[in-house]
Amino acid sequence: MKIKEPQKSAAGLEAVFHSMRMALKSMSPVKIWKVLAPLNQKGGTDCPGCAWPDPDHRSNLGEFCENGVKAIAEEATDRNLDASFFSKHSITDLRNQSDYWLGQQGRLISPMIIRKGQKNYSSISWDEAFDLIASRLNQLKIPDDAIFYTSGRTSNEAAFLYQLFIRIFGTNNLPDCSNMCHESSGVALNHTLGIGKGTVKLEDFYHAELILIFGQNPGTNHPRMLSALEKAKKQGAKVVVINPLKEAGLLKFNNPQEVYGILGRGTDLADLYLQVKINEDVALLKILLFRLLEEAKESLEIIDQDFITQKTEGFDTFVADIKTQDYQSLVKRTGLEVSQIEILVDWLSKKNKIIACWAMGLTQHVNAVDNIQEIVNLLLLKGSIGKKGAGTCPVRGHSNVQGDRSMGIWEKPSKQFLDTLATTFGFEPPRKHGVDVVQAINLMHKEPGKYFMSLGGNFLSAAPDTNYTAKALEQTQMSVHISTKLNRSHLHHGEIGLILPCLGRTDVIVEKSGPQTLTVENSMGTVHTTKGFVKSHTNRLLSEPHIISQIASRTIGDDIVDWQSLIDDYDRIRRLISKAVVGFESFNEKLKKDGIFDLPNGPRNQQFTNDIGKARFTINELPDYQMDPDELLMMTIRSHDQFNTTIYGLDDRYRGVFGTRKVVLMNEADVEKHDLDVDWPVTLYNTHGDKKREVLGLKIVIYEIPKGCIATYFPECNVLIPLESKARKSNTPASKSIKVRLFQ
Ligand SMILES: Nc1nc2c(c(=O)[nH]1)N[C@H]1C(S)=C(S)[C@@H](COP(=O)(O)OP(=O)(O)OC[C@H]3O[C@@H](n4cnc5c(=O)[nH]c(N)nc54)[C@H](O)[C@@H]3O)O[C@H]1N2
Ligand SMILES: Nc1nc2c(c(=O)[nH]1)N[C@H]1C(S)=C(S)[C@@H](COP(=O)(O)OP(=O)(O)OC[C@H]3O[C@@H](n4cnc5c(=O)[nH]c(N)nc54)[C@H](O)[C@@H]3O)O[C@H]1N2
Ligand SMILES: [Mo]
Repeated sequence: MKIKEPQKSAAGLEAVFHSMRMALKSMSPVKIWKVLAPLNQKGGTDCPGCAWPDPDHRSNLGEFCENGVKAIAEEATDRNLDASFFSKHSITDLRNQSDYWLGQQGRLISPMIIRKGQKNYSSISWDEAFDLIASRLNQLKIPDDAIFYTSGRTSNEAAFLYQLFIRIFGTNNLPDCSNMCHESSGVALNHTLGIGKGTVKLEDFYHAELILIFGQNPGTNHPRMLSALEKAKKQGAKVVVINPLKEAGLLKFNNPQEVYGILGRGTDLADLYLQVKINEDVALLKILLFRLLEEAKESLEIIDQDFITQKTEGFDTFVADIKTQDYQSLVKRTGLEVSQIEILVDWLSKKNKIIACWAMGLTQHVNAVDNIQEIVNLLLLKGSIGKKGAGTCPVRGHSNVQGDRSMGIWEKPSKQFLDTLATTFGFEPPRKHGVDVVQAINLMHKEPGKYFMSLGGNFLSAAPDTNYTAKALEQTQMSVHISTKLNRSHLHHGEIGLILPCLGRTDVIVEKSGPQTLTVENSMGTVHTTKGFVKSHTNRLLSEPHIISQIASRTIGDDIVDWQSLIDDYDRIRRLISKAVVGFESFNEKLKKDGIFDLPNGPRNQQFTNDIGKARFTINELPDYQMDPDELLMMTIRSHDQFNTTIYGLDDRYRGVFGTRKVVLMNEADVEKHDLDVDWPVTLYNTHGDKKREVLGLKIVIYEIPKGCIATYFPECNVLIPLESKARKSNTPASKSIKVRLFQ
């Protein structure tokens, strides 16, 4: 374990070195070339890392980042987990291993089963596994006794078939990783603008005058965004970061594809860095709105009067609310200096092409929906929506999480979506809303005997309240995971536990009609193809669409959908999607032309598609905490060496943390206030309801973070997140603002 000074720049040659070192640990140089050459190229493999869009012109030097290489190395590893691994390691044995160790063991290559009372998983044939699933599903009292989770790596084709099967089976119980991620963005944007997605395209970054980045760490989580920011800056844009932590990737970017970048003479990114206190973004935004309205009294052109009159609703009540705000107490809440805030007020007054980007720093709080609605208020005031160089940019996480929603992976499908399924396929879909992630955990906990299935992901480690969630999963009658890698969710199984290993993004898929292509949708609503180039070590692995079709065929039969024919040729799946999903008409034809197309997006053209047909100003609440003097507000964040619950390594290079993940980043003043010794481990705990939750043995790292705030890593500290701590309106776990206490 080593703690060093945090870095002040990101990427560069060091990133190239680290990525190659990681790749070489997993595979041969020839294979590395084979998987990396087509990565993010036209007609190639979509990186399973994040959902950041590809530029029109792709670099010949490689269109990927350090963390993309890590994601690829993790999936395309030469190591395999066969049945002998599971006979050697019992469940108890495996539970004692770290997430890092579990991931390092290799790819799952054989369907596995375990029954309550047994100590080890053992292999099972695909046929037996499919029949067992079908018979259990058909024995359920009601279809709502089954819960079907989805993670955002799943292709459009797999997602569409999955939800179609589940709805014909009879339930909308389709929780997904979005529920823990950008759900708050979806709720806020649907309500205010009429589409749960962002409005900007990559090109807009190059026309923007001001780019605001709230609660996001792109240097680690969306590294290719740094190239876009660099280009935007060269075109004259100013970048403002609003984040409690000074993230290296937002300070300076050493572009590894440019000589000056390699030499470390990179581009400074943030022109202004506002280290706001955790969850005080609404306070900051209210100050900005208050000040802009004040300034507009003197010079009317500061706000976009025409846009406000023609395109929006609720302006007068919004203004009345902002006028009642107390400037001084808002400033105090943010922990920022007036002089810093006024710089931003000045830039906002003078500029009209504004892009607001955000990620988990805004969406995972009790008032997360308010955070995003307040950003929309700011953009509406400036008329900064639906024009070149301006708009909303919720930066998505998983590479196809946005596509999964377009395909109908949602527990609250719209009436229009269900009506179209009904007419296209001739069945009556269930109309009652299903359960989201938090509701699913409660349901499995309170009513033992449910069926739980997950298409990708690691439900247990991703969800809050780890111990409570583990018990919920253990009480199911059957837990089924379609996965590429072993993870903690597999180790807390139901009465029967099944692991179904599948082909991943980098793998070649061959069916009767030949090699198959899949599709995904990026963070900016562009759909494109993806295909793998590595031949799997074993012919036992099946693709996700194949597995789903087999389960569907055996559970509900082939009367409504001819599942076998879909397996044979994935163009047929896309033909069904064309008929059932708006924007995907002539899907195959569009792909044949360019392999890429944009989905319709009303607000991008100032066509607001919500219930009132106008953009909506909203009134939002300030978070209302009652913090005791000995309490701290904790955010759980990602290190540089992880992809969600997949741990690539134990370093967080940019933050100067090496060889451990059990750390708590703290302000020096808090260390003194709580009389802590940095050489001793600390325990974090909280009591919510009648339950005490704790994490032991954390190393204190003195860090530049606002007083009263601390940061720990996800998923290790998910134990501390009470299931009840969730966002109003979106039900997203509040994993970025959890009250904790500590002792030594
Ligand atoms: N390499 C890699 N790439 C990834 C992922 C990964 O784990 N690894 N995960 C993918 C997924 S699914 C997602 S959703 C995204 C996540 O991408 P991010 O949202 O960038 O991920 P987090 O680490 O959760 O970072 C949250 C950021 O918000 C800041 N923050 C926390 N609380 C607040 C607050 O109250 N206000 C403000 N203004 N800021 C705050 C934190 O300091 C941190 O910089 O990345 C995707 N890409
Ligand atoms: N405390 C805290 N909790 C959080 C967050 C946080 O910031 N803080 N972030 C939340 C967010 S933003 C998200 S998106 C969720 C993530 O939640 P999930 O999406 O459920 O979790 P992942 O870690 O991405 O899933 C990893 C697993 O997916 C499987 N997998 C990988 N590739 C494939 C594939 O191609 N096909 C299939 N079938 N399986 C595959 C592997 O078995 C791997 O173990 O976690 C959430 N939880
Ligand atoms: Mo996410």
